[in-house]
Amino acid sequence: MKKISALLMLICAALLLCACTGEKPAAEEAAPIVIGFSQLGSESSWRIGNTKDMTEAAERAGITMMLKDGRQKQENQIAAIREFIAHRVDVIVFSPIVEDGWDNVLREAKQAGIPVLLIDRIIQTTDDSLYAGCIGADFYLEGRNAGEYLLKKADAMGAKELHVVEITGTEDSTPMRQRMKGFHSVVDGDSRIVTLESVNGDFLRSRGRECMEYLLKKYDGEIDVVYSHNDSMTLGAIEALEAAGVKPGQDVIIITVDGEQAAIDLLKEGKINCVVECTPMLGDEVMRLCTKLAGGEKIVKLTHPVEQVFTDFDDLTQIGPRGY
Ligand code: GZL
Repeated sequence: MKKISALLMLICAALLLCACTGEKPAAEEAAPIVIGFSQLGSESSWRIGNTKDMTEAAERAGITMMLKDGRQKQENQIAAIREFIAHRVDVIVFSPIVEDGWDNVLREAKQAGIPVLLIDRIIQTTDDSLYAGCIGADFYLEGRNAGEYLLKKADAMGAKELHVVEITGTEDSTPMRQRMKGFHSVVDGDSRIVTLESVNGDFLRSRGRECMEYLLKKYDGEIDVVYSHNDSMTLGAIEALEAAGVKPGQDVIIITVDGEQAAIDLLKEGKINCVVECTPMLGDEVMRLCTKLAGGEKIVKLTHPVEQVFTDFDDLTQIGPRGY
C-alpha cells in the first residue's frame, strides 16, 4: 500500500513540476505530420524503388504516410487525392501519371487549404497556385544527355549515318515528352542521325519487347541505335534483339534511362552502351519539403536532383550498388 502511495506522489510531483516549468507532459507532444501520397503505379523497378524510398524516408522523418497505388490510372489517383482531402491530411503528394486533367481535383485541395507537392512528374495547368512545388528529374536534360552520348559515339565510330528507333514512355507523361524533346534537340541537327520511328512502350518491359519485335520486323537489318525512355522497356527490347540473333551493345547501340541495377549490370557486360541516371531516391527531400509546408512555410517551386550518365567510355568499376 505504501508503495502505491509513494508512486502516486511521484506522479503528482512530476505533473506539478511540468505545470510550473510550462513543459507539456510527453503525452501532449505535437501530433505527427500526416501526408497522403498517390503513387501512380508499380510499372518499373524505378517506380518500385521510388515507393520503397518514400516509405523509408517517411519513417525516418517520423511522418505518417497514407500510400495509395494508382495502378496506372489517372482516375484512381484523383480518387486518392479526394480521399486525402476527406482525411484532412497536412500535405498531399502525388506523381501525376500524365500532365493534363488535374485542375478540378487540385482546386478542391486548394479550397480545403491542403498544400500539394508534385513528385517525379509535373502537370500542365494555367493556375500555378494549384501546387506548392515539384521535386523531380530534369527529363529534358536526360534526353539531351542521351543525344550527346550518341553524337560522341558516332564520332568515335567514324559513322557516316546511324538509324535510330525510339521506344517512348507513357504517352503525355512528363518523362516521355521531355526525354523525346531533349534527345531530338541534340540529334535532329546532325545529318548523320536518322530517326526511323518512335513507338510507345508505356514504360513496361512487356511492351518494350513487343515494340522491338515490331521494329525489327519493319526495319529488318536497318536499325543501328535503340533509344529507350526507361530500363524496363530496354530489358524487354534486349530480349527481342537476342531472340532475333542481334547482339545488343555491339550490332545495335543501346541507350537507356533510369539507372536501375539490371541496366548497370548489362552496361558492364557490354549489352548496353549508355545509361542516363534518373534517381528515384527523392524521399528525404520530399519529407523535408512536406515538413516546411505543414508548418505553413513556402518552398521553392522546382527542385531537380543531381544525376549522372554512365557510358561505355567510362571506368565502370567505380559504379556502386544502385538500390533499385
Ligand atoms: C521518371 C519516372 C519514370 C521512369 C520510369 O522520373 O517518371 O516512370 O523513368 C517510370 O521507369 O515508369
